[in-house]
Amino acid sequence: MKFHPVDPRRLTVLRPGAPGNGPVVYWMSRDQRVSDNWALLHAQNEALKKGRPLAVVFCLSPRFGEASLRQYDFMLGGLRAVEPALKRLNIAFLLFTGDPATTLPRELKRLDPALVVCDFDPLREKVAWRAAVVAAMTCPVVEVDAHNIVPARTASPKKEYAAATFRPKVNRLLAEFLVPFPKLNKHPHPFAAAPVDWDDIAAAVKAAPAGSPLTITPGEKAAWKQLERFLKSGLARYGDRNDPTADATSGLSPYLHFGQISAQAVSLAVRDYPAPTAAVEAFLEQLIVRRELADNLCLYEPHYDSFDGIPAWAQKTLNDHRADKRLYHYDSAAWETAATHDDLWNTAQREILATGALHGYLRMYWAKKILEWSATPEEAIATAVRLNDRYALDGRDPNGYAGILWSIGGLHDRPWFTRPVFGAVRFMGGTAFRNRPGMRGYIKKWSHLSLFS
Ligand code: FO1
Repeated sequence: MKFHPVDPRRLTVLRPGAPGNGPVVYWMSRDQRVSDNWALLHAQNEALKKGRPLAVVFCLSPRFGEASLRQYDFMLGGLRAVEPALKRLNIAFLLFTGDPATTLPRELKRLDPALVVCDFDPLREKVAWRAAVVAAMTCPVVEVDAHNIVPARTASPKKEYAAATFRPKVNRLLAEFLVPFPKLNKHPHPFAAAPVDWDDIAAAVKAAPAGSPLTITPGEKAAWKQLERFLKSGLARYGDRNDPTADATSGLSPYLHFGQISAQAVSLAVRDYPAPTAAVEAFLEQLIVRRELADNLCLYEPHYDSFDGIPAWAQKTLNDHRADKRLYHYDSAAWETAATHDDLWNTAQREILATGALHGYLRMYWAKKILEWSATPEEAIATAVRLNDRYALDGRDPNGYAGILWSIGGLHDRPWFTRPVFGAVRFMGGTAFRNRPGMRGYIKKWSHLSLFS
């Protein structure tokens, strides 16, 4: 039996308390994986010290923002693999359905836990769920940052304004935190739990808005296969500056969003892979600095998905240009059905509708055109958030909100040359993309899809 203590800087005691007589419980939410999961490792460590069984619980909320059936299919696909993986380690898996703010307190109290461990997630829905659990329990509740390599609260105690000021704070600590994960033990204390009735679970989310079927396989195994593919064929060309289409996405974003693979494990694999240093550094910049900067935004900025969350200089410049003439103005139906005058924008929207994914450069273009052709910046941010949360597989994520505020509101960016509507917010015309040889093919590929039949 090997203990694997977790760095205390990952832990935040949400409530001290008196241990119950039951198991240690890990309430899994953001980090939906068995391996490389600091919250699960901490829960097992405490269970071993207390000589208690270990149970993992997940609460399925039938409505999570605008999430559509495709996101739930992806998430449930991953959770179906979590159950047997835990069973092999003699760790119970319980899945409850209902509003977590009421279902979890009721179900957790029944387990009379010695300790409840939850994973870190700065989104306001999760803050509310955790508050409800903390208010209802009498046992200790501890939050573990299992999503970030450098724990968000350690990386910075305040809202950061640019990658330039944040990067050194993260890089200084990487040596201590970018380490291999210990392995979970086979748990010595069993806990009887009925197997999950997955048909019931699928029925619970039937009411979610329909969407196109999944085009990628969910789960921890599929995530590692995608990482292998990316290492072999995409990493070398990553971040190729003069070719925005070559920004070969890793394809890992949905797996990272649902926590089916950890950014730390991906970083270790990429850092040690024989590829051009510039490509490795460009990828680690996105995976570590940009992602942790997004969690920093959502942790310290309550308006992380609206106009009030963008920097003062950007609010001022967008206000100065609020009355500028909009050459086009689209309502939400036109945006949603890719019915603008711009074939590149329509193609990007059709790709998101069809696959739930869109690669980096086009994502920025997609959001910036929503600013250019909406009546106000507030309406533009609301449209981009709604569409991204509804259709992107990796929507409803700090990374998405930071990306939208970067594109439309200059967040973590600086002032550029002034233009109508944008003011000093960085403009993107799409010419770099349009001049690429692959451009016509890209538009043709998505133009035939009958998405609205
Ligand atoms: N987390 C949960 O704990 N329970 C859910 O039912 C749930 C549904 C869900 C649906 C779509 C989606 O994109 C995320 C969802 N999440 C759910 C949250 C997810 O685990 C992530 O923690 C956050 O979205 C990212 O911070």
